[in-house]
Amino acid sequence: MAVERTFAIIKPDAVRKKVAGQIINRIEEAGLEIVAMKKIQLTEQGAQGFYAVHKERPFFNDLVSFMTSGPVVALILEGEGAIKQWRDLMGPTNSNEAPAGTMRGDFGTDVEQNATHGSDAPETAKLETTYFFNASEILTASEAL
Ligand code: 3AN
Repeated sequence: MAVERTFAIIKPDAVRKKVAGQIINRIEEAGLEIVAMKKIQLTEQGAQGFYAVHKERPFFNDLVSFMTSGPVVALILEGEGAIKQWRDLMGPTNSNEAPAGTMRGDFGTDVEQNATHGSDAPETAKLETTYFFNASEILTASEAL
């Protein structure tokens, strides 16, 4: 399997609950490398742009309000099959259906307040990564020495 990069967000609900550290710990325990990370406050325009594919959906405005309701932690994760691995660690979209042991099962509340985001394919991983990070903000462990 190829080494990939995926884009992740620790959403405002998880940051508010002070479980960002636990989520970051699980990422590292799972063997994914954090190659970029920053805590940011999304603007309305920024959240609308990020979720543009959902703009016709009935939940779009609520989703933008939620994602701008407090700071988030944005990360780029690297590893073999990182996109699927992170999706598997997160669990299904709806936290009510997510098994214990997954991020959304353990830290989320419902389909909107679901603790984490992860890219769903290589194309979206690339798009989402460049939406939030410059090349100079991405550092592998060897480069950071
Ligand atoms: P995922 O993040 O698992 O790929 P998507 O792409 O279906 O899920 O949904 C994007 C985001 O929109 C989800 N993270 C979720 O918070 C939100 N969302 C999806 N469906 C609903 C819904 N029915 N009501 C509220 N928010 C939703």
